[in-house]
Order: sequence, then structure tokens, then C-alpha cells
Amino acid sequence: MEKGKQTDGDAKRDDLELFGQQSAGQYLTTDQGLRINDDQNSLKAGERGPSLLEDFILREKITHFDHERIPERAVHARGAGAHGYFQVYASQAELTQAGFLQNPAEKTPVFARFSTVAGSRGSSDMARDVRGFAVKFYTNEGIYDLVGNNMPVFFIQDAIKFPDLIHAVKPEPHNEIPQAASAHDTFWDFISLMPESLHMIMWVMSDRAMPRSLRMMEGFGVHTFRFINAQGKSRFVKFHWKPLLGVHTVAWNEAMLISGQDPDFQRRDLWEAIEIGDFPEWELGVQIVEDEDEHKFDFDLLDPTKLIPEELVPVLRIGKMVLNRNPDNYFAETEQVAFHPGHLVPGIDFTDDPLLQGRLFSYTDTQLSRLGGPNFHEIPINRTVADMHNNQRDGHMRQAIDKGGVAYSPNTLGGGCPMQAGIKMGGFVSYGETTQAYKTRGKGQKFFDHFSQAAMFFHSQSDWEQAHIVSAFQFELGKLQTAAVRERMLGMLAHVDGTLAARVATGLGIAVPESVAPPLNHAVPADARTEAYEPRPISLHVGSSAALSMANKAVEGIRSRKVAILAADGVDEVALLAMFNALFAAGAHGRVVAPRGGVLTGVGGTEIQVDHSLLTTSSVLFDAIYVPGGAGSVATLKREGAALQFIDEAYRHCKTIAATCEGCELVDAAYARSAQEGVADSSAGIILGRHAATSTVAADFIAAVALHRHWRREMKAVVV
Ligand code: HDD
Repeated sequence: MEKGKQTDGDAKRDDLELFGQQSAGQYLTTDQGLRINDDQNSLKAGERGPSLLEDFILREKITHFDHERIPERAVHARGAGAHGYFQVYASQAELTQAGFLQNPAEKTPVFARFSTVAGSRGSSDMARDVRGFAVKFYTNEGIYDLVGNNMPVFFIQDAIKFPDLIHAVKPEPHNEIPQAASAHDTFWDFISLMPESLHMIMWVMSDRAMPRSLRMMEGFGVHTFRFINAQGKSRFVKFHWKPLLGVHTVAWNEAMLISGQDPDFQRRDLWEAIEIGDFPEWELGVQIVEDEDEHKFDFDLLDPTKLIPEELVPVLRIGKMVLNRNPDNYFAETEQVAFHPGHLVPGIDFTDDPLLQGRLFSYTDTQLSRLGGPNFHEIPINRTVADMHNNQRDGHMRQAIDKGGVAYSPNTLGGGCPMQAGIKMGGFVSYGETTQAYKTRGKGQKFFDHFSQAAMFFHSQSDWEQAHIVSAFQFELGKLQTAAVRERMLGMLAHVDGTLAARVATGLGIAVPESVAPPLNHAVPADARTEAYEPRPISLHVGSSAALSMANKAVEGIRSRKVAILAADGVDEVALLAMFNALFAAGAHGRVVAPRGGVLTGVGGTEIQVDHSLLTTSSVLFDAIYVPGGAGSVATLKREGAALQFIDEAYRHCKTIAATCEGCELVDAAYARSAQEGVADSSAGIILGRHAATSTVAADFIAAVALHRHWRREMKAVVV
């Protein structure tokens, strides 16, 4: 595509169409295009005779099958992707010359892939884990990749520790246990020796590690990057993705149950939302720091274990991403897509963040073994929609047929082509940062404050969020076999917050070690290791930050929420339909769940299609529950253990439960009701309209569902 030409939001779809294949109405052929007469029987010497080696059709089919699998990603193996577009709200020319951030009329095609980090390709979506949030922008200046996560910081400060981190969290090498879980000795052994990981650990032990939906999580570029405008002025930038559905998570017990009920929970949610037109949307946010302000913070902008509190630098929302098309083929698109933080366009550049610098090497390198050679940029999903010409040649699976005899530069025989581009023609020029330094394996002094922001994160959380963090630590550390690792970890937590350590210790039934020897500072070379490590928090401008608590991230409305309507024969169909319609009008989806599949007959004789039987679904797959009246329906449901369990589980997971008329009796019968005694907010989100009109209950119900969960309902259970 010509530089300067407006990007067409469909440009990538058109490009992919060139490679699309449809078999409808076509004959079956070999890979060579030979029509096949019999695909059911191999060629044999006689009906009962030996198979013949000459059966090239059998050989081709089986050979291809034998090579169908490629290595899964070393990390982020399990993922789900979707197509869409990005549109900037107003020109960002003052900040950056990046072409796709100039014109609000322009739609830049994108492909986003979301992933979990530790599990293998077949693991469950709901593991407690960081979520990858990678976006490929197909701009007319080439590909720009923003390869981030749903947490704004990272475990380590330097890429040289990445293999160690991943070896520690992956299943242990001797028995390959546990899958997609950090609750094991090697992970916590490593973490307890790496104080720099503590801030990220607080995020991973928070509910952020279990998003309700990929559509309801934030994304972050993590590193500090640079924006450079056409005048060559550079500023620092941090990238954010803000979901328009708000930030929501599930309960840990719920996540574990979902993993059994539907290990594809999040990819199914993404797929279905796009299929029915509930297109996921995020705003792109930027935090801008002037070059001259680089050193004004208590933390180092180059340290990826630190965030910039929004109180210090606000997030400016500059554009929106909409995902509106599912891939046609998982392998061709989602599996073969290759992201790289080094895929840049003019106007965006790197900083010296040592984690980022190491990543710049790793991502191409890993594709060489994962996708089989240096031509992975030619795979349809990875092709740029900009023109691509260079003197790179040959290699495995080369697709392009480069014409002419010249593949070097400079040349005269090829007319000097392909030509270098001047800056005005879109030629990329690295930012001319001044560097004068001596070689060292050290790091900046501010990198050594490992606990201030971990504490800031904890102190910014609401009471229920803190309670969840405490129980996450209790779960993870409670699974450890090695007592010394557990104790060392408690010692680390004491550096973050004494009450946090004490609460975790109570649940573990042990004491916080009295004197907490700081772990050896492995971040300093052995011969320089004296007293360089001192867990001494330096003063922070921000002790707590409202932007870090999900309690402050709710948005209005219940768009795209799933509500189970529990019913059986004899249900009050008027109430059922009224609630269904009220939910629909609010953009949510009611689904009839009944003791059996098929069609129910309402008390007035109306037939109602069942969406799920109690056998095939579970409360953990819904956001809220409604039980309509109808004496016959409720009497049947009261005899169904699965219906009572449905209510109990939803209650435990702090979901909104509404019922009208006789439906209230089902809620009364559930154990959940008797467990309410002594719980301060026990009735929050329980809406029982014994005599009220369904429309009144519906309005209260919708308002309560919009709060997402009523977490205080569980506060009694918290061990302090
Ligand atoms: Fe990475 C994949 C995000 C540090 C090496 N990384 C990968 C993906 C995401 C991230 C979202 C999946 C992309 C996809 O969907 O295909 N990685 C991050 C973030 C990091 C980070 C936000 C820290 C800020 N990564 C990081 C380091 C290294 C790597 C320090 C190595 C030195 N990451 C890789 C990799 C992967 C990868 C091994 C595996 C598959 C791939 O690259 O394409 O090269």
C-alpha cells in the first residue's frame, strides 16, 4: 500500500481472502490437484491382501497428518484471537508521527491475540495467570505490534532472568506437574529469592489473574516506549488498553469449577460475543512523560516492575479498538500469528528498558523454530498490507518470486532498487538518544526499591480485593512441599505489608519468621554483593492509587452479560418472558436452564424452548440467576439437587440472584440462605419479589447485575 494512502479497515481481510479456500461444490483432490476416486479404502493386493507402497494417495494423506503439529509457543501457548480495527479519536501529531495515529477517519486493521502464559496449548483458560494482550496493527507504514499483558508490570527487570522465571513456573521437569499453575515449589522458590518480582506477584495473586472475560480486562504495554513527532521531539509513553465493559473477574473457587465445566470458557466467550455482534471494545490510553521529566519519579521509567500511578500522570484515551470478526481458521491465523515488540513504525521507538531490549532478540528467534524458518512474515496472517521489498532471499518455504538478477545494495544493475527511503518518504530512523557509558552488568539505583509499589498496590485494594489476595497466597503457599520456601516467602511479604504477611500466615497455620533475612541479592554480581541489597522503601508520592482497584472500574449497564433463568414445566411464562425481554433490552442474554432439554410448557400453556439442561451447564457459566414463579416449576426445581446447587454456588460466588412469586421459595430452600447469618452484607444482590411486579424486580435485578458481584457477601469467611 502506498504511504500516505488512507488505510482501509478491510485491507487485511482482503489480503487474507487471497489465500482463502472453500471446498463447497469442489472435487476432492491430492495436494497435486489430482481428483481422488476413493478416499475410504487404501490400495491393496486383493480385497484381503497387503497394502501397496505405491498408494501415493494413502502416503500423502498420512504424511501430511504426521506433520500437522508445530511446536507450541514457549510461553503464551494457549490463546484466542480475533480481527478488528483501530481508530484514533483525533490526530496525535503533536506526540507522534505514527501514521495510524493521525487521521480519525482512518480504520487500521488489527489482529489481537489473548493468552495465558504458563499452560500448554490444551490447558484451561481459567488458570490463575497473567493474560497476554498482543495486538498487531496492519498499518500502511508496515506492521506495528503492541505485545503486552493484562498487568502493567512484569516479574523481572532484566531479560537475562526470563528463562529462569519460565523454567520455575512451568510444570516441574522431572514429572511435568502441575499444568498451568504457579502453586508449586519451583515457582515460589524462585520468587522468594527475587524481591523484584513482588510487585507483579501482588497482581498475579489478585483477581486480575482470573478475568471474567477477555473482553473485560485491561491491557498494558508494560515497558516505557518513546513517541517521536515529525519535528523529532521525543517523549516517553506507556500504553494502556481500557475495556469499555469495565474490568471484571471471577472468584477463585469459581475459576477452578469453570476449568472443569468449560476449559474453553474465555475463548468461547470471545467467539460467541463476536458472532452475535457484541463486539469487544477497548480504548487505547497513553501516559506521556516529557523527556526532561525522566528522573523526577521515585522509580526508574526503565524499570518494568514499576508503573506510573495515574495520579502522577493521567491516562489520555486516544482511540478505540473494536474486534468484529472471528478468524476463519484457528491454526492459519491464531496459531501462526507471530508478534514482536520490535515491529515498529516511524514515530514509536524503544527505550533502554533491559527487559524490552532482551525481548527484541527473543521474538524473531523463537519463530524460527516455532514456524520453521525465516519466511514466517509471508504466512498470510503475518503479511504486512504495506508494500514489502528487500534483498532478503530464499530460505524454507519462500513464497515470493523475486524477479531480476539483483539482490544486493548498493547496486546499479537494478537501478539502485529497492531504494532507501528518506525520512519524508517514511524511512524509519532510530531515535538519536545520547549514550555515553561504560560496560557493566549493573542496574540503576532506583531499580532496587522492590517493595514500595507492591505495597502501593496492596494498599490501593478494597477490603474484598485484599481478602482475595490473602487467600490466593494461602492457597499457593499452602500447596508447597518445602516449608523453608513457604517461610521465606512470608518473610518477603512482611517487607510489603506486615498485616498481609500475618493474615497469610494465619491461614497457613504458621508464624511469620521473626527476623527476615533479606534474600541474597542476585541482581548484583557476586563480587559486588555487599550491602547493596536493602529492602528500604524510598518515599513515594503515591501511597495508594484508586486506579489500581477494580472496585473503581465498574461501568454502567449489563451489556453482553449471561443470565440463567431457572424453570421447569408449569413456569409462570409471563414473568419469564418479561424478565427475558427486560434483559434483552439492557443488552444482556437470558438463557432458560431446566431439569431437561427440549420444550417446557408454561402454566398458561405457552411453549418455551430450553437452552441448557441442568446436566449440561452450571451456575459458574453465568453472571446472574433469575427464578420465575409457577408452583409446578418451583416444586420440580426444589426436588432437583442440581437446581439447589445452582443457587448455592451463585450465592457463594457473590452473584446477583432474583426471584419472583413462588420462585422465591427455591432461593429460600437453598443452603445459601441459611449460611447468611452473621454476614454483614448477606442480602446484597438477593432480590426477592414475593409480591412485586416483575418489571420492578427486573429494574432492581439489572441494577444489581451491573455491580458485577456482591463480594462483601463472603466477608464473614475471611480469616483475619
Ligand atoms: Fe513475551 C510471547 C508478552 C517478556 C519471550 N510475550 C509473548 C506473548 C505475549 C508476551 C503477549 C504472546 C504473543 C502471541 O500471542 O503470540 N512478554 C510479554 C510481556 C513481557 C514479556 C508483556 C514483559 C513486559 N517475553 C518476555 C521476555 C522474553 C519473552 C523478557 C524473553 C527474553 N514471549 C517471549 C517468546 C514468545 C513470547 C518466547 C513465545 C511465543 C512468541 O514469543 O512468539 O519469544
